[in-house]
Amino acid sequence: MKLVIAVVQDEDVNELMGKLLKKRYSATKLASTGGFLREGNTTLFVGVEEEKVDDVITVIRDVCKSRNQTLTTPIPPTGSAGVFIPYPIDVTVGGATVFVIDVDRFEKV
Ligand code: 2BA
Repeated sequence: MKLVIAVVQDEDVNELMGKLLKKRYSATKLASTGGFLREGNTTLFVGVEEEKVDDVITVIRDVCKSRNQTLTTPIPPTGSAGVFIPYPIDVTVGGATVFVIDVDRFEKV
């Protein structure tokens, strides 16, 4: 079994959850915050059999869109002292950041 972890933009979550559930994939949704933008995003956990991983990623790819975001306010320092960042800066976020990891054991008790 594999665990697909997908960091997605909040705007895409409802459609994505709907499409995953329609295909009978179980998903868990966690509120998360991006380390760079310090803004809310959503992390989904989807546990699936190995042969279904590509299908799950296809659904994620279909739904999650790239968007441009303009960062106008300097983010709090993160150890980059002395680095000049000219604001505003444009960043392209998403579609989704996906990790696939092995699951050693899966039980519902
Ligand atoms: P954030 O960390 O808030 O990053 C939002 C977007 O800012 C990123 O989009 C990227 O385009 C840009 N960005 C991130 N770090 C940067 C940096 N040091 N310099 C310049 N631009 C930077 P995505 O790459 O699509 O990432 C979207 C969200 O996915 C991230 O939000 C973070 O929550 C998650 N993520 C991305 N890569 C990750 C990783 N390697 N591990 C864990 N989470 C990750």
